[in-house]
Amino acid sequence: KWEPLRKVGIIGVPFEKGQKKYGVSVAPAAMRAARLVDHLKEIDGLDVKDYGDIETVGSSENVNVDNMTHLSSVSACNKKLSECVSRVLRDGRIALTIGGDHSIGVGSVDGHYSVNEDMILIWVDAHADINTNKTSGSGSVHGMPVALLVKELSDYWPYLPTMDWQVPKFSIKNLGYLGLRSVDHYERLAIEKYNVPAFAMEDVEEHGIKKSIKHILQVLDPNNEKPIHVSFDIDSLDALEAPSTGTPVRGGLTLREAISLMEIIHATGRLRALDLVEINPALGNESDRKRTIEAGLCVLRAALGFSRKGTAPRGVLDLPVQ
Ligand code: B3U
Ligand code: MN
Ligand code: MN
Repeated sequence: KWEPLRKVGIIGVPFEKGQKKYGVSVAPAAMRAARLVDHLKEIDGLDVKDYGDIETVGSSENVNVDNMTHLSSVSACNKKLSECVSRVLRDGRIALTIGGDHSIGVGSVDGHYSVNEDMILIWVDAHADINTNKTSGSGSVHGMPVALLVKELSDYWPYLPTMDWQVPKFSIKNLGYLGLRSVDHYERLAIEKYNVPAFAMEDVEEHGIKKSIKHILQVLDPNNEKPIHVSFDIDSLDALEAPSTGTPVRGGLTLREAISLMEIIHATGRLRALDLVEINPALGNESDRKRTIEAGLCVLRAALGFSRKGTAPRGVLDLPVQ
């Protein structure tokens, strides 16, 4: 019943105030310079539209919430992103959001939820990003987007000035994790309290990547009928595969595992939104930067239908004669 959507809309989000290092905001420009649009257009039958970058002009930063850095900038950027993701989806396209740090998951998921209330969310990450400002050790919002999004945790937050536009309605029952290997104590407590299907690296080792993602999909959507949002943090990949990222963690997914994961997501025909975040072209040397960006491109291409075994030309039955 579900056929992959052959149309995609690209949104760049040059935003980095959800964490402390300079450089993640350059990723959309670096991905475009690496011919992102051309690479996607090469995928058989894919219609690609670039919606450009979200404007991320600095806000006045006059709100002060304990242990939550740059909240008003994070909020302003995410409000715009949410509207843009909704627009791309209403245009009948898969919303492809290129971050930026992972705090932009708030706007991306919010915008998707406004259009598809039955969406499920697969968070592919070394980290769980489910801290509140009370449990976070860093005060960086890129470690908090999941906790901001899910309605079950809304009572664990104080009133957040500037965030009135975002009412958490998404249920934690529709969330799954893959690739975890750096989870804080209270994050683990939240995962266990709400029984979130969470495949950490040891689970990927035990079951393999295909069974891991299939299990998550089976738990979240047993009837294969829900739109899928994948929020892909490049640090889910092993630090050798994607070194140019703010908080690399060794012992992660291989690129092959990530490609395999995305091929399975693509094959469902239900991918509707995809975020690629935390690529930081300012970290590492030229070879690190190139490897990380190429890894990101491979992941996106797999998610959008590129086939490693190749595709014969459409509607052509024989080789050309001399
Ligand atoms: N859990 C830690 C570290 C972290 C989260 N996301 C990233 N790092 N990239 C925190 O800051 O909440
Ligand atoms: Mn993340
Ligand atoms: Mn991460």
